[in-house]
Amino acid sequence: MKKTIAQAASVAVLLAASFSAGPALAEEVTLRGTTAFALGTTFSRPYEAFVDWINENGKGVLQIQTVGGPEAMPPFEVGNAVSSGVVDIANVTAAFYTNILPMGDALKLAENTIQDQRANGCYDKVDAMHQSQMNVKYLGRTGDHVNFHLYLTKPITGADLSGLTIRTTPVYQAMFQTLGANLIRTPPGDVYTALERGTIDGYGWPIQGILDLGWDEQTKYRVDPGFYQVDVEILVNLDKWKGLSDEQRALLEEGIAYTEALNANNVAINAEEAKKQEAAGIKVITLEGDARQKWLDTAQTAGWDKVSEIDADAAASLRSCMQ
Ligand code: 173
Repeated sequence: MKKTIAQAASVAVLLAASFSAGPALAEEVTLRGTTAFALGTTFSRPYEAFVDWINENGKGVLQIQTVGGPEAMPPFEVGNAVSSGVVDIANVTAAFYTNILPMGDALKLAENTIQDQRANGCYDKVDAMHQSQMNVKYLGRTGDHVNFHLYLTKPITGADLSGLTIRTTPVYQAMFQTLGANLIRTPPGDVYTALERGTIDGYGWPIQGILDLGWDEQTKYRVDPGFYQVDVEILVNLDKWKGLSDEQRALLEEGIAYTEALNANNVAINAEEAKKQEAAGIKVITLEGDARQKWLDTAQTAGWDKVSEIDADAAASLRSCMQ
């Protein structure tokens, strides 16, 4: 049937209206996010700063809605959730998804910063690993400059953990096992109760966050020196990532650059946290001399041996750009 002149004219008006909206025809996208660390606590905070930055700067382009934290999704399931697209974006440490990406265990072994790793090609290697094995875009990393420690309810006198039952994640597993500990793997949410019930004599955790979680009430000692470096990744489901416009991807990359620059603040935050631990009555056991050497050597050797067993070539390749 022939169109009337009036119909043709209205079509023309509609077309003109849609073209006059300009080239940015993509609609605002909202990514559904989750964090493996409780909202408002230390290792969720950089992610929250990232989300705030995106939501402030991405109006009309892209927004992020955090749909819940560990109360909604068990931390060790977050990797699966972002891999399969149950969520679009996630804040999670690689230790929580070694079931899908075993080589992720290498990220804590980095001795340089994410800015160094972007400059020397390491970021691209780690991103490629995440994309091919896990179906996620490795957007970036927070936690630089923050070491891990052992915290205890009873004292030790050297680098020997035999007879002690220690809560771990894959971060500490190879090291503490080599030093003779019995290990229990739990998500952070189970640590307080395990301490209270005496089912553990201590736990691995970074220098930051103990007071946030209320664990200082159940903690008597921190063992120094610290070892390794915290890695908390922001990951985007790869199908979702590929479906975004250039503008949306550029926004996320600008947001992560902003967030990664905040990693430098960790040096000062570490010092404040150590003071707060002291004020809360946590005593420091400082390993010295041979004990210190054994502690640090075991961390490095056991850590790299573990990832070399998984994939020797990949481990060597990462080691060359993370030191
Ligand atoms: O101890 C942990 O749960 C753990 O592996 C970790 C990793 C990064 C930041 C904080 C904790």
